[in-house]
Amino acid sequence: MGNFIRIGENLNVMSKILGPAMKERNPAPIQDMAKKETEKGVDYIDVNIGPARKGGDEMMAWLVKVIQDVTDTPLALDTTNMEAMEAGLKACKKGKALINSISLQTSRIEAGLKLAAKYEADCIALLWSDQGMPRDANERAMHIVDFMAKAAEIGVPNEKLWVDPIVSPISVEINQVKACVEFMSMLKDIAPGAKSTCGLSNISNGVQDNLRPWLNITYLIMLMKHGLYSAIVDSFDETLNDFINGKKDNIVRLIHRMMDGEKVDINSLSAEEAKYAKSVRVLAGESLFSNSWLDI
Ligand code: THG
Repeated sequence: MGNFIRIGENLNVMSKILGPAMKERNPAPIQDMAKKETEKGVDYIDVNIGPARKGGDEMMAWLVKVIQDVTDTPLALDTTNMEAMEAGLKACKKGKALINSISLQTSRIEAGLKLAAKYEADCIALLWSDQGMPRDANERAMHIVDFMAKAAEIGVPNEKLWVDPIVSPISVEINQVKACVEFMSMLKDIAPGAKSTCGLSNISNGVQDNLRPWLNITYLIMLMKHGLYSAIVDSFDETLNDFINGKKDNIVRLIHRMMDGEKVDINSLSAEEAKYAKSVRVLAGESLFSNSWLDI
């Protein structure tokens, strides 16, 4: 698992400290976060300004500049505003930008792919269309086929596409949680050469902070069974880093054995193993999720 690509999620406009710092063009908190994420060894720093309708281009260009003043870590430019995206790409050192993201929406796909071609940047292919969220694994499969066709037309090869199935919270819709795992198992046949990624923390949105890592990590290991290439993650989750660095391979094997249908007796497991096993059960839809899923 040594080559797994981590994109740090922590530099985002939703943060109570960083949001205002972005608006006030106050570089210190932003540079501080970029340095801390770099210390944690992330492969990319996600620079998330959200929709940023007004002045997004100036904000993104400014952010890229102040971040590149303190770190050489490549940047994932996270915005739905394509003018802001281009401003960020222009400001980025060559080969250091990942476009996050291009959706299938008619208003975005062509402009986004043209930017990917022009700046020779990899891009995240977000499987969100004019109809909104895909309903199941098959709709995701149809979307990526359409996306690849459009990308090929504009000269962006599969190797530059990081497919994002769109992870949604377990508290909202278990069928969507299962659909992303199923879709990952289909992806290498549908999209040869393409890479993959996801916003991992979405899975535990709304769950008590100290319990979120159990769901995040278990879901990551489930998706990795089917070849997930990268994920947008909490840079400061040390346990997640341990998993990526091969320090928890016994638990990885346990999770994968359960996915292969092995019936595991929770009472025979260590306390730590039992928590991951219970998390597999709720994420696979085998037992009902509630906020006390680790206790019962
Ligand atoms: N796919 C792609 N890009 C994405 C997402 C995705 N970008 C945004 C998001 N989803 C991934 N990034 C985050 C960032 C923060 C959190 C979750 C996902 C998060 N933050 C804490 C919270 O809201 O409670 C803390 C916020 C803070 O103060 O920093 O959960 O799916 N391509």
